[in-house]
Amino acid sequence: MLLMKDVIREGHPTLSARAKEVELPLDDETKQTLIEMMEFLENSQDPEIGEKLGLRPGVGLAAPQINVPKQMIAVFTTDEKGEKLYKLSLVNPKIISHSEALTYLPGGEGCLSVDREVTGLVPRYKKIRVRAHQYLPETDEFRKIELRVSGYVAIVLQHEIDHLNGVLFVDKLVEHLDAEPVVFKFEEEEIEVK
Ligand code: UDB
Ligand code: ZN
Repeated sequence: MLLMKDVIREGHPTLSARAKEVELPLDDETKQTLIEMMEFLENSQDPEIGEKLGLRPGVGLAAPQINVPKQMIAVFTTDEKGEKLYKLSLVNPKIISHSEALTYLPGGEGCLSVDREVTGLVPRYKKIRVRAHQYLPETDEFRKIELRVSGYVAIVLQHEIDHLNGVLFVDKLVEHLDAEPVVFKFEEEEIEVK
């Protein structure tokens, strides 16, 4: 089981190195890593388990963050409307095209590998297309997928794919940005009832 102590932090050389492309088919150890990465995210978002294990509630994790320098990511989040769940274990993901328009998280980003408070905005593409191999642990299958995502999910994917290229969000900070921020539905609802 993965814990916060297994997550390497800013300054570790693996976080600034380019991750290696993964050869398919995956060996059992690499599959197990993917399974544990997703389990970490699920545990971290369960209030009881997360607190007991001392996990920060994670929406994404890249293999280099657990010191495995391979091109693999796990994403476990809904979109900003809370409508669609994205539970993805991806191998060799690549952004094959993107919008010109940018977006950003209005509160800035954080990272499981960054322990300090960081101010500033991170420019992200508003829409991306990602090609990858998806691992389906239930059936132990792989399939080629092409994802078209926008807004929050696109930000999470860009943040994780950056980790595969040795890039942290703190390397990309700006003060001002000519773009529309992502708006979360639950934020709008809170404003309405106030
Ligand atoms: C995160 N979590 O997992 F709106 F249920 C961040 C941390 C660094 C704060 C733990 C996060 O944004 N959680 C979250 C947000 C919600 C609702 C909810 C949970 N990451 C992942 C990471 O570091 N991957 O490498 C940072 C995110 C910042 C932008 C995208 C990923
Ligand atoms: Zn991160």
